[in-house]
Amino acid sequence: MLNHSFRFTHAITRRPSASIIDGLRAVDVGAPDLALMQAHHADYVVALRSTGARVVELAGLTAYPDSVFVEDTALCLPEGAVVMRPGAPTRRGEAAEMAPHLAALYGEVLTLAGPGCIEGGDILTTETEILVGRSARTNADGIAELVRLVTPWGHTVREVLTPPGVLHFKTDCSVLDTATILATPRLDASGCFKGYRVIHTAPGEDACANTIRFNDLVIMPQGFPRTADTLSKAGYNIRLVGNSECAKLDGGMSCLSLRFTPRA
Ligand code: CIR
Repeated sequence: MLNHSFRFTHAITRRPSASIIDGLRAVDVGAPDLALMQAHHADYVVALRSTGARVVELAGLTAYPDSVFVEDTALCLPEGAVVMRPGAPTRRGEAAEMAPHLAALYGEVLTLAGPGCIEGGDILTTETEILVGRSARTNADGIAELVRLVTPWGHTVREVLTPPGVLHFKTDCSVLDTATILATPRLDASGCFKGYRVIHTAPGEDACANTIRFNDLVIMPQGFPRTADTLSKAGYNIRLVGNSECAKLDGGMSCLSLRFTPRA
């Protein structure tokens, strides 16, 4: 399907719940403010909807503090969805919670059975391949199982490495269009984007590499003016959304949605 890596008819989001203060974080920089996170989340949903997509907003799940970060629960492809098996034990139940919502919209929903694990944040789907970064949350067994599941759909999976100390592969990169990736210089230096046009985040702005191209918009976190300017000058239509509260939990723009076009 043409432009399947950035043109989508649907998205699924989940509202943050009050338990978000218990979400996982690498470094404790203070509790997120629920009201502010809800306001940012609402802006994010408005941005997705403004492109004409149908956006399903699921209710918050108190039992799963990190469940606002729905991206980690599935890989959505035009042919079907694959429900993930998150590496973080406290997040594993989130995937099962997502499965029926995907099943309602998709013809085919597969499940990563394990024992390996993958979190969706480690998966970058480009126009030509699916890059999966091994990380503290995603391992070789999980990637091998994913290969078995999506190869029959005609997809090519390439195993890459999430840099040490970085939560997810996509913490450091995003798809901008069919040939272009936004990446931090540290991730690009690993050589994993050979053959792509790569735009680097500006010095000191690594934290905006997690951005999303969603239809005609590039939705970026607020507060990274030099990278925003570079992307704007390169012709992208930038929409800024506040991310201060999700950032306290190592989350960003991609984590907050599953984006897809189910095959009719
Ligand atoms: C976690 O550590 O799992 C959450 N606090 C953040 C998840 C961010 N998700 C993503 O990058 N896809």
